[in-house]
Amino acid sequence: MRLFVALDLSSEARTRLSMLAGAGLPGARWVPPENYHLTLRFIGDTPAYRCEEVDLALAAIRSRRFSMELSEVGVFAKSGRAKAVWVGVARNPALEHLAGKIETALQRAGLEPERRRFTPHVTLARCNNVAEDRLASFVQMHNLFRAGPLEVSAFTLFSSLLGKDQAVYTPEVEYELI
Ligand code: 3AM
Repeated sequence: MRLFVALDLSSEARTRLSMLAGAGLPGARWVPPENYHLTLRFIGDTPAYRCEEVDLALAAIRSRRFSMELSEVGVFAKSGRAKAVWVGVARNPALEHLAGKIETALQRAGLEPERRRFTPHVTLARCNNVAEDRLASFVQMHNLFRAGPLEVSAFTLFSSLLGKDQAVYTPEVEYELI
């Protein structure tokens, strides 16, 4: 199974986010609202025997509930080309603390450390060939976007089935925060 750990979003948050999507960016592949999530840790392909270890490691985490605010729109780029458009999160030590606990737990369970820095975001669209000026004006237009506070009372282990068009994400296990 291809796994990742993420925060699921409420239907209100999905609706708010979906209002940003859909127009003005030719070449963008918009993520369907049911697929919106905030990745805490990508795990990747996991053999069956390891899935249980991952589950046990995540289930042992004791971390506090918190709230967060979605804030601003940004772009991930690689070699100068836009790859994804996302909504960020206002600075949030509780969220970083949770991501750190998940990282520690998964490393203890034998996973390789994640080398990439944690940059909390919800991906809105993936880009193939989006014109730079269109992207710049989209970001500028939505830069004051805010949604929240959103209450976070659990995190979720998702499986991901890569499809030809969109991935199918399935919540496998939900872990309550205290
Ligand atoms: O949360 P977002 O949508 O930014 O891009 C994938 C998606 O990110 C990312 O994991 C999330 C759930 O699929 N992802 C896919 N492959 C990855 C990899 N090899 C990856 N993240 C890190 N390393």
